[in-house]
Amino acid sequence: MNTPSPSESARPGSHRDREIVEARVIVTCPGRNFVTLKIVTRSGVYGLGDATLNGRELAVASYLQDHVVPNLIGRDAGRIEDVWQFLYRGAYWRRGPVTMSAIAAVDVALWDILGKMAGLPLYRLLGGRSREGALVYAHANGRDIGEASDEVGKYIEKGFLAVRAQCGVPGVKKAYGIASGGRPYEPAESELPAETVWNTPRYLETVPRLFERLRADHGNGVELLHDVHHRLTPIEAARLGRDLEPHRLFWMEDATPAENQTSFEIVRRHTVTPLAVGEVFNSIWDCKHLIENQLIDYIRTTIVHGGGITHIRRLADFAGLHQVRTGFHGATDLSPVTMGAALHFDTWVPNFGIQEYMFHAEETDAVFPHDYAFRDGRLHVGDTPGHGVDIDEALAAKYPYAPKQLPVARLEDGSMWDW
Ligand code: CS2
Ligand code: MG
Repeated sequence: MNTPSPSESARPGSHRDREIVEARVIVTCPGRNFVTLKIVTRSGVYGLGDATLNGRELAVASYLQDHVVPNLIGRDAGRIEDVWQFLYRGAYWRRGPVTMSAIAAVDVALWDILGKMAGLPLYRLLGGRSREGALVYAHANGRDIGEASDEVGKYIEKGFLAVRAQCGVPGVKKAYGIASGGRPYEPAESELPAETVWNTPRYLETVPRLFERLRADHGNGVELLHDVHHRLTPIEAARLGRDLEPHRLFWMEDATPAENQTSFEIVRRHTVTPLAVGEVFNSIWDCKHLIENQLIDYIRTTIVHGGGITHIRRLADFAGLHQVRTGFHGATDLSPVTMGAALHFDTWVPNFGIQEYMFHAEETDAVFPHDYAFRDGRLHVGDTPGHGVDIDEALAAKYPYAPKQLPVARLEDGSMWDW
């Protein structure tokens, strides 16, 4: 039986102290929407998990509130693996971004509690430090090639060792990744999806010219990355990869949609440009073929959309067996809670590659105080027990939910395309 003996319940960290007495979902919009789960134990120690799914936030909030929270009350917060299995196997309906983001929120909150009760930062619970900091890449973009190159230069001056570059495509209105009005790029900008228009031939002409210019302006000392954002067919992606080879990219990301994992065989057969994929995956099963056949170099699935630390650790270990390294998604729609947890993971994981780092708005940082910091091209975690990210609930309450959806893309004849 689970019932602890009286002497056990008197010890700090014993079952009674770890009993979950409350779990609540906090929806807030400090600059953009975030869903956060706070799990509180009888001892008063609490943990936080991110459950944000851009443009579909309330689906995860309801999944947690209506279907998960009632199952958590009274459980032992220390049984992280059992809770994970309960929520995954026990739901009968497995996988999918809503389910896996909800499970991730619980899982990360429980790891946070474990760290706080043990008095240890998360990376130490995972197995300790493998490196001094996590190499990160920033986002540079410009309306044209010249502007994008200037932006890359600014990041190099700020100390970044790796920069993702995107530029406007002549004839394409609202190209992916390009900021408007001097504001940082944020794709979910309106209540209903913005309609964008896509033109593959113009794009395929422009991108190799962008990277030719970036190498001419900035040399080979900086790592350069590019996100295709699922727009190409496999053979088009193969051609772009080949055209980019002289410019030595760190990676070409999401070159083609990846539901059909074998489509990457076509891309791989034709190019040695390294391939990254997986920010929209939520399970090891979404990338099993890609990894075991070594069709990719970096896996981008991260903690919040991939079932938490418990599942992503399995994925990373599996990837490591096949020389695939991590390159976690880190756009602004992943909250500081995910960034904190991901950085602890990055600090430990043996097959670390790189971490994406888009800066959060000041309001976001104020709602989620954290102890990670940028230094010398890397993000460094602190030694605060747990993942080191907190929430100011009073401040969060001042920013009510504001519905926003991601854009859609169409071809010039009106056909729907992949955004
Ligand atoms: C992206 C994101 O960061 C990336 O690589 O692909 O901008 C992505 O579009 C958003 O996270 C969607 O919510
Ligand atoms: Mg991406």
